[in-house]
Amino acid sequence: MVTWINALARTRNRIGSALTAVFKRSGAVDEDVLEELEETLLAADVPLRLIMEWTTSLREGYRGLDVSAKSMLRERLLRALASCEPFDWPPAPRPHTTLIVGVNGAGKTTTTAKLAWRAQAGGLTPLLAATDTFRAAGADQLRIWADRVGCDVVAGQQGADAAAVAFDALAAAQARGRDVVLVDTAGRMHTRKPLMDELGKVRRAIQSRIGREPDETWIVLDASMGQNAITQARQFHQVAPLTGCIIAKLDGSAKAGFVFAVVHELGIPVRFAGLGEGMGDLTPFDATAFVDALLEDE
Ligand SMILES: Nc1nc2c(ncn2[C@@H]2O[C@H](COP(=O)(O)OP(=O)(O)OP(=O)(O)O)[C@@H](O)[C@H]2O)c(=O)[nH]1
Ligand SMILES: [Mg+2]
Repeated sequence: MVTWINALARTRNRIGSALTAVFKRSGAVDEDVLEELEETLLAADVPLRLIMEWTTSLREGYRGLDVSAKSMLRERLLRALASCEPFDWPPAPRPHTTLIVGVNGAGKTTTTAKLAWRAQAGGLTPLLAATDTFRAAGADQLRIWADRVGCDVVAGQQGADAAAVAFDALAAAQARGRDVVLVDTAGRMHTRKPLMDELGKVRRAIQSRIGREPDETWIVLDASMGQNAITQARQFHQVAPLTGCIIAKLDGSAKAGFVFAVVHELGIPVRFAGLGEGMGDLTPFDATAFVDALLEDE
């Protein structure tokens, strides 16, 4: 199992020296060091507005107070992520239904499977819906994962109507009394209107079967995509209102500050983070563990 500390190694390499320079210094936090801190946080994809807020309050608040600059920054970082309560499936409604969306290659299919594994490990019965009918490989990939997890999968033929597959999957889950349905969707560019319209259709098909909106709609974002991912997510939000986000490939990124950008600029919580390729490497997003790993001394 990957730990937060290991998964954030690349980001820590990048911002570690600047943070250490600030925090090892006794006495006042000086201007040069704060500037360096601003630059390094920016390089880690933390939004500029947040950085300015933090360094301003460090500059002012540190004076004459008997608290360390590190604990002050820690508290600011945690506050910025306050909306990120770790997710667990609630006892009702059933089947609890989550729509997984995102651009091509973000990590949707593997993340969907890892979620099923988590649900199963928590004593729930998941069912996977493979609505990526663009490529035959789309459904096959999810079938292979479903075999590994040991759960049901409902898939359509290549070229089938994605919304119809979603509808059938929900019908099967209801008939079989499954607890959790995870709907994987095809990757789509946020700029391609017909594909975005299809997503709207999938959403409406779910709604017509279960009589309510999907319980969650999560966008999977690749941690290394930076500001671009924020723009993409806004477009998805128009078609399928997002209730949260999953940050995949955080282990491969040197820019974990992206997490702050997502929460701050999209206003949605981060629910899970992908810290590796293994089945168990999708972890409920734990803001405290994340911040402490960022600020850990080498
Ligand atoms: N290191 C690492 N790799 C990941 C993580 N999540 C996904 N990947 C890898 O990213 C690649 C793409 O993952 P998929 O799940 O196929 O992505 P997708 O969004 O379903 O792709 P499309 O369906 O083609 O749009 C795979 O090689 C995954 O193993 C993660 O958290 N960490
Ligand atoms: Mg996929």
